[in-house]
Amino acid sequence: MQEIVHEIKSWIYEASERIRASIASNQLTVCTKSDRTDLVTNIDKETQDFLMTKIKNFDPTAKVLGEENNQNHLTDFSGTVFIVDPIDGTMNFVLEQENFCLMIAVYEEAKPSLGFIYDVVKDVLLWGGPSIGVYRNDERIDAPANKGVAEGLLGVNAGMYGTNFAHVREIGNMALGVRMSGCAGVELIALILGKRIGYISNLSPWDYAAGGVLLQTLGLKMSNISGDALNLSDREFFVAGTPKAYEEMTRLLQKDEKVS
Ligand code: 2AM
Ligand code: CA
Ligand code: CA
Ligand code: CA
Repeated sequence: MQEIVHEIKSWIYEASERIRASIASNQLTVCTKSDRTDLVTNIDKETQDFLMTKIKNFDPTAKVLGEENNQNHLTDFSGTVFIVDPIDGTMNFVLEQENFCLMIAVYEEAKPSLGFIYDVVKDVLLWGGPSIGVYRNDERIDAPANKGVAEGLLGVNAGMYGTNFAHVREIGNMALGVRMSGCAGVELIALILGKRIGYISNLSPWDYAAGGVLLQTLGLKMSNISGDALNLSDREFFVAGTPKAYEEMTRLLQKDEKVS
């Protein structure tokens, strides 16, 4: 376990040096994918290729699921699977040059084993897994206080807040405030560190895989908004929170009909 943790951390720090250098050189190639808000840059693609090469050198039998470069479909989760989001929060990366993360998860026989979320600009790495606990850089962390919705901030996906999810807005009104960072990794770090009581979004497996390992290790809760386990295959409406807030949120969200 120590060896793989050491390896993955070295990949993350090496990749993040290249990401920082790309910001400094101010030479990004930005393309759109499905629509004008769905961006990908040369750095997303290069970082994924870099991680892919490292993974394959480390474990040639491992499978990889990643957002870019046609690696975004995997049906067989047997054996060791690495789930990679090279840059989570690409819009922020392009427009803010902050509030983006690099995320890697390792699943063994479809069970969570290790998760890494690295906030590149803040230099905060949350990492760990069920057999080793959760760490913020070098410091072991405990589960955050089990606060209810009314006792903290709610992270949400802006698209969902603006559409017909009446109960998402109701939960937002119950909370002390709503935050929309535009980056799943930033929100999941904030939840794990006790700066949010929950996060509601619309996410793909690489958006929640790493965070999911860490949440589960700390006894925090996550599922789709129907309360079912996330399937690691499709984009799903996602809810995560402290145990108390999660119960309150899922009770309300299950009354919401999905309206596009
Ligand atoms: P990405 O930058 O890696 O694509 C924004 O709400 C969060 O959801 C980001 O973490 C973003 O990750 C992810 N996301 C991916 N596709 C999205 C989409 N089409 N609309 C909104 N969010 C998306
Ligand atoms: Ca994307
Ligand atoms: Ca993402
Ligand atoms: Ca991404």
